[in-house]
Amino acid sequence: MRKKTLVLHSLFLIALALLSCDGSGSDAGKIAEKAANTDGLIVVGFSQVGAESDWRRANTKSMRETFTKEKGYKLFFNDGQQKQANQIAAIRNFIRTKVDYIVLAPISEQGWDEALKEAKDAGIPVIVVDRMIQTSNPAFFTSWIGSDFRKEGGTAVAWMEKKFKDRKNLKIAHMQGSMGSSAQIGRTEALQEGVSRNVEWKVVVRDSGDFTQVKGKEVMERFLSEYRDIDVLYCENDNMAFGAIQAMDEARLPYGLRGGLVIISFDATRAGLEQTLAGNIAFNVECNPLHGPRVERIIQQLQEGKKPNKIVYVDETAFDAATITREETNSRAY
Ligand code: GZL
Repeated sequence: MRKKTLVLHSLFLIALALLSCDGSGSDAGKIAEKAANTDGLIVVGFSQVGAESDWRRANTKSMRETFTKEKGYKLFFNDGQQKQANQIAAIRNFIRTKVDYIVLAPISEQGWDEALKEAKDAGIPVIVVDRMIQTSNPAFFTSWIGSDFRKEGGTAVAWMEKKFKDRKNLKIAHMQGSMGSSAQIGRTEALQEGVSRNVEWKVVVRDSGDFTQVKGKEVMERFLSEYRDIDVLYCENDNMAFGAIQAMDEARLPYGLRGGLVIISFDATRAGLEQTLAGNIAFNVECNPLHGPRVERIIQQLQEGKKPNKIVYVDETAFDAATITREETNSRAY
């Protein structure tokens, strides 16, 4: 009798598996797939850009501290080493691993449709965090949560318009982040808009430091070799600003509240606010990386069968070296 039951049970599973082979991602297939996650934890696959900056490391820390076994999750983390190909491979691994949710922090806006379609066909919701993606089908992701980068840049430009109100012939060095990322696109567009509005402003040098301190120093050294007489450095994140400050120190050039180069930065990390408090960075626009709890709220809504908002912007502020306090700097969570 037992042998007969076993045979019937195996035939049923084979039939179930065959039903899901038509690539339609039929319910039968999904039931069979979910059987793989038997430990009762919610399984989350997180594809991270890399570890290029303080901001990025804080973002990873926030996700790791949120999706713990104690809180009922199993987190698969992948560091994309700042290569989109690695992130796409990670997404495909998460699909094979049959995770319950995929979280993607995309390095750039383009090139995700194929992998995200595969996730959709596998019935796995995708939550995009931080930077935005451009997709032919918005159904390829369930929800996006991140920053309004154009608004961040607009905050910096408004500060510049006030500070340099009657200034003639303002010479700006523009250090961009990773090209094609929403953070770079939005912050750059805001500066370009400011330059078109202010005829006395001129971008005299521009290059990408890829959001890292090492490249930020190299780019600043190149700026200084080409153009010594720069008034403002519009720097699209703190780590590149730290590199630029190293280059200025080595060239023995003045910057900050004591006169000389005016440095504007983005992220407002703890280290960035220390530089702002010291007067080395004149204005620092916050970009908040603490997305772990925000993503968890979206996953909990989905677990409860609710429909989360498609697009969620996080609230952010900015810090001026003339007014920032020690308390604000010390209370920085990242
Ligand atoms: C912004 C984020 C950017 C940060 C950089 O949300 O994508 O990437 O500004 C980080 O520090 O490398």
